[in-house]
Amino acid sequence: MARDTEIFDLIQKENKRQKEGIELIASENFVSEQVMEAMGSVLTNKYAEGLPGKRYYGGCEIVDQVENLAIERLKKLFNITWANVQPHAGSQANYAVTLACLQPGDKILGFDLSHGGHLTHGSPVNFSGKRFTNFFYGVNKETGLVDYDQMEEIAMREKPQLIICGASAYSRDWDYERIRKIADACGAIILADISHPAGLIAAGLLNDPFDHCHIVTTTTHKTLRGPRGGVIMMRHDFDNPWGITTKKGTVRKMSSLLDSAVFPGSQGGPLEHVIAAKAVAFEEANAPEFKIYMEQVVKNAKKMAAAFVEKGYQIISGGTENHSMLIDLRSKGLTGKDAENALVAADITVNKNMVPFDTESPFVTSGIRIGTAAITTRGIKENQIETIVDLIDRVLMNKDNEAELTAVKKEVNQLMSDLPLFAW
Ligand code: DSN
Repeated sequence: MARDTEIFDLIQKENKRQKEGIELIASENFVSEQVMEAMGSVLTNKYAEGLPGKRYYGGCEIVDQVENLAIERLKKLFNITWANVQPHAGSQANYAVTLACLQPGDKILGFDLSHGGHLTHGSPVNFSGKRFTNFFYGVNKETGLVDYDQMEEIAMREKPQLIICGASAYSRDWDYERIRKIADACGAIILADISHPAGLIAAGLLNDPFDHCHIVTTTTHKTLRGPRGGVIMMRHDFDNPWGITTKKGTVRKMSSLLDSAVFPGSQGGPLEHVIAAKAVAFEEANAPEFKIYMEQVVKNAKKMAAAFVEKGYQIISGGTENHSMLIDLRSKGLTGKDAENALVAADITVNKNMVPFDTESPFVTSGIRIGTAAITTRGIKENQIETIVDLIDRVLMNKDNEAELTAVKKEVNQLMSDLPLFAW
């Protein structure tokens, strides 16, 4: 077949867009050449249903080694004893955990989506809200911090089977020890979804969830800087508390239930090319430079939050301890939708985001979410952060002024064009 110029021209355009713009979506990042090389490899041709050494297809000797390397590197990264690297995405990882741990109608206590949680943590429009009965904790209206007293009060009243912690838009660390006390008191299992801060946790810059939370999931493409995908992990495996046994009558370990929930429970063939790319990314994250990268991400985020506050912007919780921040634009008379559209016109990419106690719909919102993982991968350091905040402020204060948006776009393109996509 002739080269598919239609598609490859579009890929070139996307390459240009990524290179010339300022990428501030908190869940995005740029991967290394070798992560991309692994993803674009012949491993995409192979079916490998099952686990290494226990497959339903022949010819899996090589992909078994690939998948085992991914598992071993991930275990080293988080100092854990068990992992499944097959989930196609974070949502699939969370789906598998609910399949392993819950019966339809069981109760989940999750972080409210409109306060920074995630769709898979119980939203009514998601499987987690449709199959289960859901309760939510949120943040304190004054401080913007997770309200653990509210979590405890609901947990003791409702006795959920699963408590989910973790967020898509929360700039502070989590008190996993407190959550474990609450879970033990009400008899719940804890799922920590660390999709956003996974890289920071791997680098030791945030609290370690693994000793307190029974099961941990993450995507691999955010701060962890790998290919799009998900994983499920445990530091300590344990006997399932429901007495589910093998055919021989021994109690099944939670790892066995989770493996079965991924395949055959909810997925078919694993994406071995993506698993190879995950393995490359985990090895990169095990290298000392990754910690330096993560430290720079946090320095850039703190500097950015301070620069926004200096200009009179309201950051939920007043600042950040991780790679992200949520800005409430109501005091500036803007909606998230207007802000996102104006910024995109100037090649600055953010996403509109609900803020806690938002009065706008999810399609409009009162806020924007910003993250520094991607620009830090491009090589941006603290000394360029004020320039970026100035550019954002100029756009937001002149959102209907086309000439000003064009002028900012030119400056954005000048700033970014000379930087590599991957500076590390
Ligand atoms: N879409 C992801 C994010 O932006 O945080 C979560 O799934």
